[in-house]
Amino acid sequence: MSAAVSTAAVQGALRVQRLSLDAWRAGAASSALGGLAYGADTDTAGTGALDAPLLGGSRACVDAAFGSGALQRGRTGLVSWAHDGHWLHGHAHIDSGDLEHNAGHLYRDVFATLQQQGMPHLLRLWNYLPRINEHSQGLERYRQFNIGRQRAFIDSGAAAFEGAPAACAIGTAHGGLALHFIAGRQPPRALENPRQVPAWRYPRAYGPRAPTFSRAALADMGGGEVGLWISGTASIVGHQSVHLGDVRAQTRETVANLRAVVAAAQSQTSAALALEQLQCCVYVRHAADAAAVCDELSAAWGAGSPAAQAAVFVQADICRAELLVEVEGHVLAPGRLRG
Ligand code: 3EB
Repeated sequence: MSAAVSTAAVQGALRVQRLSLDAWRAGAASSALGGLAYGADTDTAGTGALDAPLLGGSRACVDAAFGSGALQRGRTGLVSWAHDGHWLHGHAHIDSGDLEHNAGHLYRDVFATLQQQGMPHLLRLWNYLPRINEHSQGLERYRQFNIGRQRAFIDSGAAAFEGAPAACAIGTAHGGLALHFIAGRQPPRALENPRQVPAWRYPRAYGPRAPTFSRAALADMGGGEVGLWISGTASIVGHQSVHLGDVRAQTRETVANLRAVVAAAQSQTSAALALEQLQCCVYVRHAADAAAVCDELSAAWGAGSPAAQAAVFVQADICRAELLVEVEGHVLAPGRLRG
């Protein structure tokens, strides 16, 4: 066997599939590394779930991740995880208490999991924060979270600035702080959006500690595929929120940002990455805006595109009170990363 063949086998394949909640419950749950459920009761989903109402015609679904080979499942502190020796899927939550402290606690357990299981590189994180825009002790809760998160990254030696993982931070009406994540053995490539200031470089006006995420992560997913994991993306240009009060214009600006991220990724891979193929989640602050957001996204992507067809719409808060919509998602395509 040639050396090239054995090197190619090093990266196990991660496959992701958006399934109906019924298909997940009927059997996928037992063979998957993990899943992230939308529109399912947190206690009965049997996996990590976003505790927020679906909008429009969206049906309950699960973004399921499948590895290859035998799975190992376990618990480290508050983190429940599963891995196949190449990719690790985990989720954790903490019910009540100070958000800065809880963020530190959960992230320390995440990093302990990654170190112990030998899959040290975070690819993508989902952060769900109850009452994200409320203030206490003179500071917005999202900003409290950012302090605890950044400190935990720095303390663990993880990239807290350039090279941070892709992420989103979504506000829920109730429940505790919940994290959901995917990690692997190889470091992904962190991408920035040339239209936006890196979030880890936001000025102090947005809080005492900057958010810890990159605009996207680009990775070899194994099995001959490349994956682009796009962070929560909103109507921000430079570091400023734009089109205040205009949900349609905010949606169009969000699409422009998504296109810029896809273009940045496209320059680094032979895989054909298209926004129209994005498996996305659309967060809408006010339920009454869902139809307008759906309309703008369909106009931008084509109503018949896979992105428009598969999109799941959720009512949730977004990390800045003036932002009305946010879109995140992933797209996998055959190809390789370019040096
Ligand atoms: C922004 O661009 C919008 O704190 O993890 C998007 C993605 C946002 C991730 C996070 C926040 C986060 O700043 C908010």
